[in-house]
Amino acid sequence: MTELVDAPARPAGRNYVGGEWVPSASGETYTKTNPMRPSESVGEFSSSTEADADAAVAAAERAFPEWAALPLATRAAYLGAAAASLEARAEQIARDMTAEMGKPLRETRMETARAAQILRYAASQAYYPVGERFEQAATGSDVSTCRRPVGVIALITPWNFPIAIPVWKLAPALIHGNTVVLKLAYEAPLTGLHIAEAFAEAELPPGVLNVLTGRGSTVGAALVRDRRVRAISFTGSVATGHSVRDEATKLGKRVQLELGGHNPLIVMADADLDRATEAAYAGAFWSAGQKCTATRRIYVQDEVYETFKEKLLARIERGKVGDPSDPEIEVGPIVNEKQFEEIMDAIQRGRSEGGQVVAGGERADDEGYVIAPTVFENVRDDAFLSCEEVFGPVTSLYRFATLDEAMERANGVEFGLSAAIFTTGLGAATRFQNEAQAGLIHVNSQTAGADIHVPFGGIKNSGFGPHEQGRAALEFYTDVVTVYVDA
Ligand code: UN1
Repeated sequence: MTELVDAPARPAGRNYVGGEWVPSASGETYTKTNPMRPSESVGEFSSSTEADADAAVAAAERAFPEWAALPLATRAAYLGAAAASLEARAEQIARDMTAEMGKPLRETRMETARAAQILRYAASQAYYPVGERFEQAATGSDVSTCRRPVGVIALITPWNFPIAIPVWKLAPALIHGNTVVLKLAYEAPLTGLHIAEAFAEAELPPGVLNVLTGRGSTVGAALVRDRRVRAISFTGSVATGHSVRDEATKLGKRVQLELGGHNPLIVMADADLDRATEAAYAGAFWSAGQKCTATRRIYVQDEVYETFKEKLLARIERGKVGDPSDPEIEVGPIVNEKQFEEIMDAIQRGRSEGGQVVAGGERADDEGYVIAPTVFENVRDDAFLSCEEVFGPVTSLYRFATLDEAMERANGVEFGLSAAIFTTGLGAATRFQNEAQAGLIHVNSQTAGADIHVPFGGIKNSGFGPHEQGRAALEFYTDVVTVYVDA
């Protein structure tokens, strides 16, 4: 298990179920294309059905008792071996990710490295306390807590972080003794199947991790309905997330949702404007703004508004937009034509509601779905762009006078995922930490990005249920049991 063996070659169009590469019961496949070169195929993948979901859940259920009974440290060794296997194929994974969903290579390399680190962090949990010991009030005898796995868990994952998000869900699920059915995003099957290959190479016992490709409306829905699935972790859109929650909670399941964001960045007059500019650029435009943590609203204090705007526009001028497989490129394509059209429509709507485009606003490649980094100003606080998540490289500048005003406007949306302030003032920084309505708060750093060993998640409409990552992951992936022992 610790020694790397050759990966079983993954036949095209297969799922990974019960330790085998199996075709979909439907026999049908779909073609995934490259968003930078839409005429180019990245591969054929299973159009999985309810029957495939059923088989995967059955395999996970069969594998559960033995997996749950293994010592934590033994489970950890499999995760460590899978991390090594991901690292060994990291460059290939990064390139495949870029080809299938368009995230620039410089970011897909970082994301792949992060996935391996997440597995190693989860493995380290084997050496943390497994419960707490108390004395019973009446007798002084032992009463203690321990944590147990929940059972079969379904993970429904998005295309925008095709390796980090599946891994940050499955790593804590597995280390704590659960078995998993992972539904990969329709737009990012190739990256996710590398995860299955890494675990196959690590010789994970069959059925502990099962990986399916296909439509959420078919496979995801079947997993949500299946009574053997005890818990569901979902990252994606608000509308789908809410229907997953409603359906699953009716069946008495545990649910965790990571949804959208509409993340503000406040730039105070005393801020280091160069750093704030870099953070605004990266937060709004890296991954072409296709992150739920991306910077959607930038509030700039009156005194520095014009200077900051000039700096941001100059940074956009210097920015490198285009083919994401070029390691210099910072902003690549939108994931598919439908999303591209939605963003272009939102830009049009922003204009028709009175906003002015001061940068971008148009297509930036004849073939690829690239949109030039787009900045609006004079957008009203109740306009579409100020309230609804547009999942692309679009951000708006707003002018403010006082911190009171900035806080109120920054908090004035339904979402609460991430929020950032740039300031050198302790007072403003402290107030922001206390009052920003977000699950992730950044003082002098960009809204996107997440350390692997601390909780990640939103408040308000950005999430539901316990947060992910760090020790917070225990809350979702285990049950607490309290044990009274009298001699
Ligand atoms: C990050 O900002 O690096 O889907 C992570 C998303 C978030 C993850 C963001 N759930 O964009």
